[in-house]
Amino acid sequence: MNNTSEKNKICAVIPFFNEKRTLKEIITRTLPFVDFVIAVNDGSTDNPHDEIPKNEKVILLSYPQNRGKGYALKKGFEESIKRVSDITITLDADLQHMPEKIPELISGLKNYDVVVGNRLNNLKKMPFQRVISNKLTSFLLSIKTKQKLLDTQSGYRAYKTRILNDILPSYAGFEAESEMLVNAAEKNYKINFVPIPTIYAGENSKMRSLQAIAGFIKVLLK
Ligand SMILES: Nc1nc2c(ncn2[C@@H]2O[C@H](COP(=O)(O)OP(=O)(O)OP(=O)(O)O)[C@@H](O)[C@H]2O)c(=O)[nH]1
Ligand SMILES: [Mg+2]
Repeated sequence: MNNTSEKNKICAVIPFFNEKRTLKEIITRTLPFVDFVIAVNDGSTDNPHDEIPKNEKVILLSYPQNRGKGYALKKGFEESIKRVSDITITLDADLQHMPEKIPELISGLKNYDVVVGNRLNNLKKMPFQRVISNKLTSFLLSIKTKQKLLDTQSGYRAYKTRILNDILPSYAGFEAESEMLVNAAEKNYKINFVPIPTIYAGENSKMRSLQAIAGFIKVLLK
């Protein structure tokens, strides 16, 4: 059971790669809002398993090799589909996404198929290079999809689970999140944005600029 809706079954997918410092807290704070947490270990090398709370609502998918956030998300989505959920939430493991906002994301799904947490109303806390890359990628994807997309690089999202099979990513890296919005727009699924806090507290970014740019260009040209 969850306290956001009586009838919707909700799964949260949390992909992680070497996030031992925050893993227990993100899962523990997410649990009250969902029916299942699907934590996806993408080849972490920091022995994270002691940090996964022992709880029947926590499902751990663990892969020995690091393949990328997109790959881990896809595995998490497949598990959420298998568990016949109604709503699938995704959030980062590094505590940049407050689980307490899950009910607001879910409210945003009314009349929409995908909801993305938008950090771009509050740019003061975002590093300058991220402001530029987020604005530029969102501008270019807005042109590609012919609709105004506000924060395409945000990993804090809610999806109606029934659309996931239609929009699963083919790319394995961070570009998968852009690709899913393009796939959703192409299938005429409706995309909504709701404001979320912008949190940067000295986390180690795992994003590599050249890799991220190359991945994004693939999506843009797809
Ligand atoms: N499965 C998987 N997850 C990853 C990988 N790299 C990063 N992540 C996870 O994806 C989330 C976001 O990663 P970050 O490195 O913080 O990237 P970001 O939040 O887009 O970038 P910043 O704005 O710099 O924080 C975190 O939960 C990471 O653990 C990876 O190779 N595989
Ligand atoms: Mg981050």
